[in-house]
Amino acid sequence: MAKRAFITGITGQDGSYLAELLLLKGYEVHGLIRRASTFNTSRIDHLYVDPHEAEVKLFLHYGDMSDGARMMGLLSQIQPDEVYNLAAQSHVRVSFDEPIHTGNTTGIGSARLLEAVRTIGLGTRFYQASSSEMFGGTPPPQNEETPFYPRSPYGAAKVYSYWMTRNYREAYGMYAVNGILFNHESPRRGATFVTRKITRAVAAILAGKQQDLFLGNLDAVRDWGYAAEYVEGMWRMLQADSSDDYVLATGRAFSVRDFLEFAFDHAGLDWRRHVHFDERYLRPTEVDALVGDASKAKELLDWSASVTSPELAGIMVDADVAALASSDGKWIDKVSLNTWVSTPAWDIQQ
Ligand code: NAP
Ligand code: G4F
Repeated sequence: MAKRAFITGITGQDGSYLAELLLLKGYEVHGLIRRASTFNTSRIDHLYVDPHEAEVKLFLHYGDMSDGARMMGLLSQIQPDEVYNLAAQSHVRVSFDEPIHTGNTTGIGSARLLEAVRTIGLGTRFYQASSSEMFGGTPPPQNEETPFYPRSPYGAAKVYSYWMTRNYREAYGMYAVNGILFNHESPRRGATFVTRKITRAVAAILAGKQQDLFLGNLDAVRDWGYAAEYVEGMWRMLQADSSDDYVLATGRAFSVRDFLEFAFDHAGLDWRRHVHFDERYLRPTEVDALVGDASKAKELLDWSASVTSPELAGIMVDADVAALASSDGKWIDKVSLNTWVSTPAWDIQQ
């Protein structure tokens, strides 16, 4: 029997890579998807299979992290072996604008899902997408023993989810793990996170469509890895003999300024001629430095990151340059008018 997985956040960056990985491993994959007035499946459209032509292994279900009854219903219907809770309002800056919504989805949403898993009582293994943002103000290097000091509503919501996951493990003996992941990026990264904002701008500047790029704090230090590698670590966490918490990171520190250098250099451009400061991109409280120590994951899961931040910047610039070239420069048309041409007919129960 194929294993069955349920992924919340399947339409996001990590959800799309994880769905790919699990399908490759022979899983039947179920994903939670939000009903939206526009198509929101672009990151997983390449996984669509026409049910008339081949056996379908990927199923989508409407739902929302704010709706606990729906989670209960879905889990009893799907009866998954593994649940990966990746859904979140995941943007740190936005969490200052929407602290209550962020708490409700990124925080209490996890409790709704944990409670559904516990109630269904099938021994389902649970993965919680915890974050290095929980370390916030505690200086690096950070590992599984480092105290949390969240510096944003997002970080605080993730700390709540982290402790709820541990509590369900300790109180009910659930197989529940926290993957404490440091920043990981890819060509599928949301366009308003700093790495992708930079690599998209590089492509647009090269194509002569943009001159200026406005950014906030260039001094922030992050440990940027490649998302496609990190989802393998998530899966390994759920295959271990017992449940535990693990940091995934590259262990290398770079500033936003360094990433600018990598991305612009890769395209033969000088970032100083294009980048300007805009205070709107500053945060009320900043996280100055996140650099992870992933030696526990190396030792117990045999997981380590191989793609470095400079390599990642090159991968992302190349992908954005190719994407812009293949769109014939018709960004607006492509997004607003022509999506029906390329969006498959997902059979989401409605
Ligand atoms: P992402 O691209 O922003 O994806 C977030 C996903 O959550 C999307 O599928 C989104 O759906 C879904 N979602 C948001 N609100 C929801 C709601 N109320 N109900 C149901 N679904 C909802 O994030 P990511 O980068 O893939 O990250 C995956 C997870 O890891 C997140 O929990 C994030 O906080 C955490 N994390 C990420 C990083 C990182 O560096 N990427 C590091 C540590 C932890 P739509 O597509 O409809 O918006
Ligand atoms: O790319 P960012 O928005 O990512 P941030 O805040 O580190 O959060 C990401 O990583 C977390 C893991 O540590 C995840 F949990 C979270 O879900 C998300 O994926 O910002 C990175 C740094 C910040 O210090 C920010 O102040 O870049 C700085 N920055 C400078 N200018 C900017 C900008 N960030 C954004 N988004 N936009 C700017 O213009």
